[in-house]
Amino acid sequence: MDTLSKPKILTLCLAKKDEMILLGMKKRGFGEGRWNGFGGKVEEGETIIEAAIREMEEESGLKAEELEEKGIILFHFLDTGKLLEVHIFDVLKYSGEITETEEMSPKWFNIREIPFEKMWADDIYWIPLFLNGDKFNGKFVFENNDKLLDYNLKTI
Ligand code: 8OG
Repeated sequence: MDTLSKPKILTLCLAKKDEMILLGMKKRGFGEGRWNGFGGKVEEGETIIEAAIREMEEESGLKAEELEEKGIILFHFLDTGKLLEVHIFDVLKYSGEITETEEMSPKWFNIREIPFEKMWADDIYWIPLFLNGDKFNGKFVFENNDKLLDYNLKTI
């Protein structure tokens, strides 16, 4: 019998501007203390795109006007058995002003100065594909939140 649980579906939005990428410092909860894009769980009755737009606005203050899905990554955490299916979007157009929220503190980074040492361990593998405009799929296996054990990643 397959004992893997059904994956939770999450979103992750990244916005670029010139040579910059917008990241937010997660101030609480899962991923606290790490820079990341903006996103979270898809709620019941919501499409993945609707969730991506809602989470982006809740966490950054920006309203995504045009999104393109770039990748899907499955994360498997061996310590808890947790499976996350994260849908990654490029925010091509947005409106509004960047706002610090209770959850995230947003900041633009030059793409040559992305703080990978303060991000999830997988990001250094797939963010270059994202910045290159590639579409990709992958799976990353973590022992716990900090230790990446194995991965596969391909452009599609
Ligand atoms: O709602 P919550 O803040 O828990 O959502 C977690 C966010 O973190 C969601 O946008 C998906 C994203 N996320 C993971 N794992 C990883 C990861 O390994 N790398 C990156 N960059 N983001 C991740 O859940």
